[in-house]
This record gives sequence, C-alpha cells and structure tokens, in this order.
Amino acid sequence: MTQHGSALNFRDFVDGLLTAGDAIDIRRPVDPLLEAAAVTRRVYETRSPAPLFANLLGAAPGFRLLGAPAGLSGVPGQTYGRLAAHFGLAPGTTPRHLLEKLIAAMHAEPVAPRVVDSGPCKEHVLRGDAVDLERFPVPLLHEQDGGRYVGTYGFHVVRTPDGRWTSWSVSRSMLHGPRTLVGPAMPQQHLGMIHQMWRERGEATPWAMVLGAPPAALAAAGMPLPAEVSEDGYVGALAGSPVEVVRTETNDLYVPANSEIVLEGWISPDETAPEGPMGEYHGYTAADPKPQPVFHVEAITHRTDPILPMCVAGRPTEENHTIWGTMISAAALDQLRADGLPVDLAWCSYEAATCWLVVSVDIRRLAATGLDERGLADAVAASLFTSHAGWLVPKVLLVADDIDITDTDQVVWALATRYHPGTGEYPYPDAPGIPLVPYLTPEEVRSGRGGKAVISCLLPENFEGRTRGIPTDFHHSYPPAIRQRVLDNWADYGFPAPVRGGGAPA
Ligand SMILES: Cc1cc2nc3c(=O)[nH]c(=O)nc-3n(C[C@H](O)[C@H](O)[C@H](O)COP(=O)(O)O)c2cc1C
Ligand SMILES: [Mn+2]
Repeated sequence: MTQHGSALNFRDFVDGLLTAGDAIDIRRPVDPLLEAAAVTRRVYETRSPAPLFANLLGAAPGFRLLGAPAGLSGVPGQTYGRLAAHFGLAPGTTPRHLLEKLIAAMHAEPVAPRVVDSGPCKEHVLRGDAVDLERFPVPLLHEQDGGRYVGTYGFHVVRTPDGRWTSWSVSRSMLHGPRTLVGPAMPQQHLGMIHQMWRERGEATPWAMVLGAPPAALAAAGMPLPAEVSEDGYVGALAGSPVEVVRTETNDLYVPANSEIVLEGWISPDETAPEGPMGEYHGYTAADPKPQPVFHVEAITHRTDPILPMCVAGRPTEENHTIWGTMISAAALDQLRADGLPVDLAWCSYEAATCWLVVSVDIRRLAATGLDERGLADAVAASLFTSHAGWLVPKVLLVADDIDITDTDQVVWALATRYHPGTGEYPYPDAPGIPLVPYLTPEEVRSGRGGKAVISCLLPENFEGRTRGIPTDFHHSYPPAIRQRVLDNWADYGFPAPVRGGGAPA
C-alpha cells in the first residue's frame, strides 16, 4: 500500500486531472525533441488542459511525459485548479486561501517523513550498465537551448554531512551524458550551500533527484523556506500526514516512496561542464552556456510506465510563476508579518514572471503606525531584501488594500493611477539579489547587488487610513438589489458562466 491523494501521490494527481478533463491523454506519436514542448507552450498560452504524452518517439515503450503540471486552467472558476490539486485543495481554491494554508504550515510542528520498506518507485531498479537516461523521453524544450532537460519539475535531495538538515529543492538539470547531468547549484540556494559543505571536506555530495514527486513535496521544494529547515517535515505539516519515504539503493538518502522516477548518485566536488542556455522563467534565453557542477547517476529506480513531468519555462504563465511565485508569496508575506508590518497580502503576479511582488497594505493599521512613505518603503525593504525569499524578487509594489492584488488588472490600474513618477520609487542599490533578473547591468550581475526597488502605489490619504473616493465598477456603482438581480439573471440573459473576474472586491 502506498499513500494516496493528489497532494502526496503524483499518479493520483495525474489521474485526477484526467478525470476532471484538465489533462488530455495523447496517444498519437509525439517527438520529445521540441514537439512535446511546443504543445505544452501552446497549452500554457491558451490555458488548455495539461498534455500527457503516452507515445514518445525514441523513448522506452510506455514511458510518458506530462507538460504544464501547474499551468493555469481554462475551466471557468478553476483558474488555479492544477495548483490547488498540488495541495489536495478544491479546484476553486483562491490564492488568499492557499497562502494562509501555506503560512499556517510554516508555523505548525514539522511532521517528519515515515520510512517504509519499499514502494512504487522501486518497481524497476536499474544499476550498472542498465543506468541509461536515454531510456526516458528527455525533452528538448526550446530551439535555442544548449541541451535537453531531464529535471525541470523534479527536486534534488541532499543532506548536510552531520545529517542535521535535509534539503529538497527544485533546480533545473540538463542531460550531459547517459549517466550524467549538469545544472546550477547557486551558493545562495540550499542545494549550493550543502554541496559546499561536502566540498570543504573534499568529498562528493551524496545526491538524489526525484521526478514525478508527490505534488505537495515538489511545491515545498520550490519554496524559499529558511536555511536549516528540512522541506520534508514542512510537507508533512502541510499535507496533514507524514510523507512516506524509502531509502535509496546506493547512498543512504530517503526519497518519496511513490515517486515516478528517482535518480541517485553524487555531485562531483570539482568537475564542471557547460550547461544551458535554457529559456528561463523571466521569458528570455541567456546567450551562452555556463560551467556548472556535474551530477553522476549510479542507479535509477522508477514506477511502471513512469511519467516524467516537465516545465517549459518562458513567458508567463508556467510553473515558475504558479509554483515558485506562489511559494515566494507565502514566504514573503510571513516575513512581512513577522516584522510587524501592516500588510494584508503579498502576491507575485504571475504575469510579472517572479520579477515583482505586490504587497497590499492594511491602510487602517498603516495609519496607526505613523509611518510616512519613505519610512514604510525602508521598513519593507529591510524586511524583505535581507530574507531568503526577498533575495529572489527585485521589485516590490505597495498598494492599498482596496486592490485585490491577485487580480493583475487591478494592480495595473493602481500602478497607472496611483504611482507618482519621481517620488514613488525607492531604489536599494546595495540590496543583494538573484543575478538572473534580465535588466541588471553587468556590474550588478557581478556584485550580486542592486536593481531592486520598492515602488509605492499608495496615495497620501492612505497614510491616514482613507482611500480616494468611490471607484466606478460593478461593486461600487450599483445598489445591492440591482447587483443581485444581475447576478441572479446572468444565465437568463443568455450569458455562459464568466471565465474570469466576478469575485468580491478586496
Ligand atoms: C519549476 C521551477 C523551476 C526552478 N528552477 C530553478 C533553477 O533552475 N535554479 C534555482 O536556483 N532555482 C530554481 N527554482 C526555484 C527554487 O526551487 C526555489 O528558489 C527554492 O526556494 C530553492 O530551494 P531552497 O530554498 O531550499 O534553496 C525553480 C522553481 C520551480 C518551481
Ligand atoms: Mn530549503
């Protein structure tokens, strides 16, 4: 027996999408070189159901590929349905509800994983000469990419040499040879930190990569939880039950027992190889490959007819925005609250490609602080730009809490009508940040600092706890009886259910 449900079992997650009509089982032959990715790109851009490719040219029979595992859904009222399924939540779940759940689990006691003897990921165990990554349908994602990517929607498993901290983290990995991968392990990310600890001992880093992981575990591995926090215990708290894990074949690590595919081996302490470029989360492709660590695969275990999930990174909206962006939003909101700031919600607008975080300010509490705009911007920057989550996001937009920040139309309206040029922008040239942000100067990339700002869309009266006038929209311009009549008669007028909007004002 293995644990079930869409949060803790990837196969159940896929079956659930198929049953709900939010995934399509594609039986005709598809080329994993560019064709599968092109389909997936069009799926993201049209909010079509997730493609499950069951017949892939060149791959072992039965080996499958799932595109757009957390793409936005086109089903009316279920935009975030695939994301919500990662946490076992209903398809109509709102971002605000999801963020509060993610934050509550950050404050709950961690629930350590439960070790089991075996599980579906051990249905096939490949050692020695049988270890060949070419058996899998390793996709070429974009014409401009420097190679094919095995790991775009999987997580690395590493543990500190003293065993105190296990890290699960998402970071891309490119096929380098039949038994080797290459990919980034940035020193600011926990994979890089733990790899460095082993390097300092002159040892290889014991490593595993989990593909087709329990969806809640994948999401947690894409979340900037603080250093020294083991993501496995967070997933247990989030899912309400421990993750079942099994020991690897070769290196004493533990991986979720029902994962689709597990690669295990070690990260070389010194060997590097050129990696990339790859079309990235911000929507651009870097010009050149870069030297990155090499990962050696000693064993592969997998389920029967394994499903390899893939993210075809690029212009919004893909999983870097829906998963990474959402998990950053939760961590950032928790940080701002912990620092006592008068915030309502924080949200990385998916359309902004994880390059901005919008924060809605509780203006009644703001008025009570007595802060002016500069004081608030400085306090927000001090809170976020020193945190693990805030390192990832270069721009922070502040808006009053009459804006629903999960509705980008409203954020654009606030930016256009409230941000004051010349006075509303507060740059922080010394703040450390992720060097991948597209507009950074070469000097900012080198130093790892700058290009960060707090942008205020607050109006002077917001600091006195008031908003400007009454907005002209459905919710403010009509008496309740008229609004109710319109809602009640919507279908009778002849309209289908609205695809978007129609929610309550913030
Ligand atoms: C689909 C997806 C792809 C990602 N790719 C990378 C990547 O290639 N490199 C990276 O450093 N972070 C990547 N991330 C973000 C990290 O997973 C995230 O910052 C996480 O917090 C890292 O784990 P850590 O906080 O334990 O270091 C990706 C996230 C997602 C959801
Ligand atoms: Mn971590």
